[in-house]
Amino acid sequence: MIVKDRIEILENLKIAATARYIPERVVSNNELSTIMDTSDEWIYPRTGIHNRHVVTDENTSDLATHVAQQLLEKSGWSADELDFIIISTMSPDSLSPHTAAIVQGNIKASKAFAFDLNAACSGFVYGLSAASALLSSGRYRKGMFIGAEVLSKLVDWKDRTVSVLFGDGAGGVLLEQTDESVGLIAEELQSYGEMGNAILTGRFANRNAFSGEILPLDPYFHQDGRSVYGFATREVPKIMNKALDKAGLAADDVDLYLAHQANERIIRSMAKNFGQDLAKFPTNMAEYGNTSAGSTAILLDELVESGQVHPGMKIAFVGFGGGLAIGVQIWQL
Ligand code: 4VN
Repeated sequence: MIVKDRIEILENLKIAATARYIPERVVSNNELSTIMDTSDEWIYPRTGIHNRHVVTDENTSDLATHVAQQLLEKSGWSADELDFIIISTMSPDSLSPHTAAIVQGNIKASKAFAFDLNAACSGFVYGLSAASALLSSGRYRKGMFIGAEVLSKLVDWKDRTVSVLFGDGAGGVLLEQTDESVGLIAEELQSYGEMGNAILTGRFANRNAFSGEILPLDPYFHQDGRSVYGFATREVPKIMNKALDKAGLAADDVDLYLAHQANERIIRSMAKNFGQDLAKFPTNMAEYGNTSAGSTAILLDELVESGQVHPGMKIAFVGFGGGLAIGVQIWQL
């Protein structure tokens, strides 16, 4: 029998800082019940959500810029040490300029290239994947990765099945190459494009000078809640198991599972599926709702701040949602 006495690091990387920024304005379930036919009694037991924060005069790049500034302050890095800035978002200020470019200009990261990445609710894990691959290529040393969303602009506030679920917010990390035995242990990413219509957001009208009848512009978020819920509970454990296998770890070996904050019942079902204590699956959707690419980054920073995430831990980041897509990364911090 081969006994594994130490884990192998796939990519030696250090998380040099974490940060988050949440807009001030809180909208409670009770306040929502004054503008639509809903209630805390309906929303909370089904989702685990009490509040969400929404912007009043800020956009996605503003939330991300706050995160970027805090990341630099916390790390002591200067902006021109950054080789790249990646922002995961499905709610950019505009398609061009892309949100990461706006942030790069705002913080004057004069040597950095910047691009946006859209993988919806899996945006945090897919963004971490892109950032860690760029760093481990050896071509770049220091990168900033932020998940930022203003989903309140994509929500139809007359649609009570969707508007109650989402919120605005951003979180991010600084990543750098290191010689230490820390970093990414294993990754498993999987897309399910054939199920993509279960989450539809931001459809352009494909009108040109030669087009006939076309579907009209539809910015709003639509989801087939039951099929997305079923997809997540059925498929996420399969991808998680593949990632654990690649890492050579059992579910018990992972200290914390930081999962996309879409619905508390999904998180409970995952914990049960892996025979894990619910305490290993922290949540914050009660306060922020679902912030898509922002959710896991916000949670990570909160746990770092409260001392619940620290060096030496093994953490699994779990993303799932629009695409449809799933991603798992397991890290040795
Ligand atoms: C991932 C998921 C969800 C999602 C799906 C369904 C759902 C969230 C359906 C049943 C409903 C309560 C809410 Cl798993 C959404 C995204 C998109 O970010 C990603 N909530 N629910 C009920 O009637 O109980």
